[in-house]
Amino acid sequence: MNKEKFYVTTPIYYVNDIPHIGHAYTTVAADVVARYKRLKGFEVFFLTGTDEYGQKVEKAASAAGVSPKELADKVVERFKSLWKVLNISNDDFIRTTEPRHKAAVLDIWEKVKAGGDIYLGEYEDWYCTPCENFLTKAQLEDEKCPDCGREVDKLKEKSYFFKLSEYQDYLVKFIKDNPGFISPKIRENEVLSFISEGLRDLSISRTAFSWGVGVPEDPAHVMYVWFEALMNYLSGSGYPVKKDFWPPDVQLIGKDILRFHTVFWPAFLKSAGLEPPKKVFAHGWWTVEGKKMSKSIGNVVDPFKVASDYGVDQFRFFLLREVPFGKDGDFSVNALEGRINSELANDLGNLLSRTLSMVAKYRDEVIPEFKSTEEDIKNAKDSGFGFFSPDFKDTFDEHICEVRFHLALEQLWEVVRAMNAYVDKSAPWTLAKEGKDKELDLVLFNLLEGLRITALYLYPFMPESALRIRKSLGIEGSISAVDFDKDILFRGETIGGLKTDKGSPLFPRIEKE
Ligand code: ME8
Repeated sequence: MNKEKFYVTTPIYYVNDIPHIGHAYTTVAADVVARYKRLKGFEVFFLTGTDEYGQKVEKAASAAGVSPKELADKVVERFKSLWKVLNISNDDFIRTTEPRHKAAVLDIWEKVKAGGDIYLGEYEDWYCTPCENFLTKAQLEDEKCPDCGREVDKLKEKSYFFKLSEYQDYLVKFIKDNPGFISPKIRENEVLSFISEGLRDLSISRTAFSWGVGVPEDPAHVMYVWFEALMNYLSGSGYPVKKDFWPPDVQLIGKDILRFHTVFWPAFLKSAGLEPPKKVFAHGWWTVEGKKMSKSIGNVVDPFKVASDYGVDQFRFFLLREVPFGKDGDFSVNALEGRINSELANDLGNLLSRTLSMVAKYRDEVIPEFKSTEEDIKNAKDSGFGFFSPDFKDTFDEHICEVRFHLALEQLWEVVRAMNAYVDKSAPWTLAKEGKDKELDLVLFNLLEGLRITALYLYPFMPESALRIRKSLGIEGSISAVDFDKDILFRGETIGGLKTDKGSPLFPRIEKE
């Protein structure tokens, strides 16, 4: 049977600087979507990569006294090793300096040109190199870049232009006809208002430097880095040879690069005769302890360090639990430690540990054979085992598809908390003391079954921890063997006999010195 395809992307990150928590955020988010869709049986293609051309990278390399390619070769390893550490399951990694990227870019340039959308002219206006963005005088704020607040340069150079102005009506109609293409809604409004101010043709080549993809038949020009970089989503998925994953189902980006992805990008694609992505989701911005992250303040959060100090899954969980995806968020050690202690150690870790302790103490680590009655199922439902509700699975699915990660986790935690309350209420220690074996088996069965399902829902967010939970419940077999639709349901019975294994605490508490 042919599996349904699903394509998810992250931005490709600039190699002028090393990765930080912001890069980790988008990539972990995309990883959750990719893992969830795979678990559901989709054939997933998850792409990330690095953006290696342009004036900004060229400047950074020259400041470091190396060639741009040398800088890229070094920094790309930092990104790749971070993705390994954070357990990112990307299917490919595209570098824009690869020949396969150039092939796709040239193909698109030719298509856009053949459609009559490229002409030679002269650009005379402002440019922000840190944002790699063309600006008009009116857009400047205090003569600085309105987006990053840094110095801008006045340019006057020959340039190829893309007839963006001719796509204004198309873009407005497309965005309005496809609610959800730009998410969240607040970003859609922002883009529509930007377009309504009028789109001018876009300069898509530069002559002041040479670190870029050369314009065909005009070696004085290299392509504007954003024209070329956006094409990574094509080149990385095999274009022009392979088109089977096109268009992307969801492209995750930060709100800083919204216009590039929702104005330029669909216009380039339309001009080249290609379908636009189905959804572009722009998430919010992380600050650190209330301040903008910056090298000069010295507060840039190193994701390698957070993962090594607190645990990879703890970090992944925090990123997506702390802040509604789409809203700005603040990173602080207090907030991180608070989430770890309350929701991971106290709620989930404790639930697992007390359940396994009881199976060890009362049943010699062996899962009891059990078959629930209608009455048992009703009682479990009433006790807050939300997995029984037919809506649970669908609501969770909707949350992930709409990238409302915090709500998906909240939904899961409601059940985790209910299961802890169920332990307290059913007092299995009293049942054991009074020799009420059947009742005790029922309680243990409900908890073990609840934990088994929790681990499946948790897997996309915290893959290692989910696998550890499964192992401690005696579940054999790899996650890829899971039949999601069947295995995610609460079973009415166990065959019994599986051996549990408590092991060390899943989420050790962080003790304040
Ligand atoms: O813009 N909070 O690359 P980039 C949240 N190469 N997310 C953050 C963040 C923060 N403080 N800082 C960075 C580029 N990000 C281009 C993209 S795509 C064709 C080209 C994340 O290295 C967020 O995803 O500046 C943001 O969009 C991205 O990193 C910018 O990475």
